[in-house]
Amino acid sequence: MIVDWEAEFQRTIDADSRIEPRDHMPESYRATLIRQIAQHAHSEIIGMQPEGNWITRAPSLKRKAILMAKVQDEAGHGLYLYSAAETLGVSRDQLIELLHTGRQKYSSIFNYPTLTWADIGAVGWLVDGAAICNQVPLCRCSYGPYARGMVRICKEESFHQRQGFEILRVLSAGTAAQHAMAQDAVDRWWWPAIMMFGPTDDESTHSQQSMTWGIKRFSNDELRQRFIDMTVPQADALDLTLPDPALRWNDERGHYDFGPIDWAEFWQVVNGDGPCNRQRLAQRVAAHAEGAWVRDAATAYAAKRADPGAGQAGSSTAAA
Ligand code: BYC
Repeated sequence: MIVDWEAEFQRTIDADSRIEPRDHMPESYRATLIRQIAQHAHSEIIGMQPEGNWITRAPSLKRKAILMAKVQDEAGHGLYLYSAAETLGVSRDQLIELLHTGRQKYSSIFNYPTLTWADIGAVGWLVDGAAICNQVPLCRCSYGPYARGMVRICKEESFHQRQGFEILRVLSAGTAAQHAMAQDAVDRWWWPAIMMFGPTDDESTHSQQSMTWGIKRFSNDELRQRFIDMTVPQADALDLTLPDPALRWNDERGHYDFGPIDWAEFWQVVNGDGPCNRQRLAQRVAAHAEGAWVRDAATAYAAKRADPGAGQAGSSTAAA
């Protein structure tokens, strides 16, 4: 029997079921997923840098242990996501190469510096908070391996968000200098966090197609609004001010209104000219080169286990 795989693909999407790696899928669906999942994976591992920067300077042993666990979680998220991308027929090596040569993107947010300990709180509260808003709907993404990976990632992100909130809560209720440090971090991270959701819907190249395929469930603007609505009361609870004088509840819309976003800054950062773009990429490339011996050793060990007899003659000659 000849199966019309295009119709079968569409039936699966329409029934809100999952597409699995061995199912037929349009090439453009595969390419869109590879692009998005790879960008997401790259963001996780580049995202380790601004926080990793503070592991040695965390203010107590407990804070250090928590931050180390969080940064390790991000590495794990990268691993799940590269594995999900591999089910689409690309290798992790290929994707890493695309990142290192600037041909694939990672999230704009990780090109901003973490200047004080309060930034670790602001990153957890705002950046992980934005990540949760964006990623919870991805647990229902039409591509099975991505959706399943996201379930675990979101559980961990939710813990990350709370630890950030808690850091800021302690600082905000501390001395005047600590409160000022928390406020300064929020002032610097608010707008970049809002930009994480991507361009406005009318400027978004991929949203419409990705929503038709059930990859994205909500548009960039819908998720941005959801994040703002969720975060304003949390800022009140923290006794911190969000740096947007236009932020106010709109009864008619049932949402908070907010001020204009600096899209020139967003595109400058996306196109490689943010405060830390060069530093982040250089550090990633250097870390990869420095880790080459680990990959070589793991490859040699795997080859030895696959063929335990190989190399025995050489070693016995050497021993004699
Ligand atoms: N930064 O058509 P659009 C995390 C690009 S990980 C850079 O709306 P799409 C975390 C976009 O790629 C955070 N580039 O795209 C980790 C496209 O360019 P190309 C990452 C951006 O894909 C560690 C162009 O702009 N999260 O949270 O439909 C610690 C037009 O955009 C950005 C994910 O990756 C940006 N912010 O929607 C803590 C989640 N925004 O590719 C936290 C999965 C847009 O045509 N990804 N661009 O050259 C997504 O949900 C979607 O890819 C996006 C963008 C909403 C980000």
